[in-house]
Amino acid sequence: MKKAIITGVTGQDGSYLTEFLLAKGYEVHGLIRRHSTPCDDRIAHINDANFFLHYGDLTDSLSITNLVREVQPDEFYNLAAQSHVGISFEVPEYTAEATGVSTIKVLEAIRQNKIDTKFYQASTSELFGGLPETAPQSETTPFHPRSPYAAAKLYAYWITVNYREAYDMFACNGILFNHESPRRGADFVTRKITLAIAKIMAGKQDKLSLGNLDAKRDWGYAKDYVEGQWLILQQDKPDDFVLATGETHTVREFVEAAFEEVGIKIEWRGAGAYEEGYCAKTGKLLVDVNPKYFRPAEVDLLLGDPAKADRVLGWKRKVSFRELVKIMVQADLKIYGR
Ligand code: NAP
Ligand code: G4F
Repeated sequence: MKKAIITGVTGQDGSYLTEFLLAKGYEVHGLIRRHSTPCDDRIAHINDANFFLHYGDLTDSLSITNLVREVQPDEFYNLAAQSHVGISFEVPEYTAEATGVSTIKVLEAIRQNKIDTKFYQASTSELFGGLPETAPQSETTPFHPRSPYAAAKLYAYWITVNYREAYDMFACNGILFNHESPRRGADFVTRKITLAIAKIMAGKQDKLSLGNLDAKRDWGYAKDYVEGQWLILQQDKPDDFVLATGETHTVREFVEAAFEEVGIKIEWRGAGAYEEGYCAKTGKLLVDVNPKYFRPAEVDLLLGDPAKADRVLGWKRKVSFRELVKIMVQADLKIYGR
């Protein structure tokens, strides 16, 4: 039986990856932080004798070293991070520590304990910075981080490559473009939109306030992406891979598609900070722009080129953009009783 450690096990990806690995017969060990109120909603349903949780924190090297020594994993998935780009501007130092420097703590714990483990680092399309002239972005596109989050992830990316080259470790980066699901955190834009629609339909919210509607993202379904994370570690040679759909949409298009799921056509009026979205049928204001959601520096256009993942891993996204929107809207409508 293979053993895996997952940091970030309570997060969107950590929860899906746990289910995926347990179904493959792995023994799964998750690192969780202590919270004053429980924060294990995404994994609370998992009742499996091969699933173990360990208290720790990525910023605490002792808890990482002890965990690695105790479990002696075959695979280590480093998914934990302060993962919100907007919030990283407000907590830049902590983001540097938790999202960047912590990766060296894991790599050193593996190296110093001489554990023969395959290491996966959750790298990100944010590394590219979304400069329009670089699209579509692939493994060879230059990096240009545009946030404290991306700058921290840049360190984590390169220290992973460095440990592969310096110590011959099986250390890999998955450079993942945005992936979403009904388990996406409520403060990321897709989930914020689908939750708001469910609340509006239930009469519990009037309208949805957003930031930059023009940003373009390559959005896929999280379940497809955790399979890609696993495939990266099943190769004979360690390497870095982009996982993406190869399709991009604006935030505005996501809003339109999500409202269409509940039979509402959005009619836009105005521009920039004054743009508003109305129900084409009733004239009710449903969407507006609040500049408090603008970021000090924006990533304008993410569009990934997943050709290498297709060729080497045999990985392709399965769920389309429209299917993803539908899955998320339907799941949130269900929460609010529709
Ligand atoms: P998420 O839902 O925000 O989950 C983050 C996880 O990290 C949570 O389990 C969180 O624990 C944990 N965590 C945060 N700080 C920690 C610390 N100091 N010590 C231990 N655990 C800590 O993120 P996600 O969407 O699943 O993404 C997983 C990883 O992929 C992240 O590294 C993210 O940056 C990266 N990534 C995500 C995407 C995407 O589109 N989803 C794309 C590219 C890369 P709590 O529950 O205790 O807060
Ligand atoms: O949903 P977002 O917050 O995701 P973002 O910034 O693209 O980051 C996510 O994907 C990255 C991979 O590319 C991950 F590395 C990262 O951990 C995270 O999972 O924002 C998407 C876009 C941005 O351009 C943002 O400015 O939506 C725009 N946006 C517009 N209004 C908003 C809002 N974003 C948020 N969170 N909230 C808004 O109200």
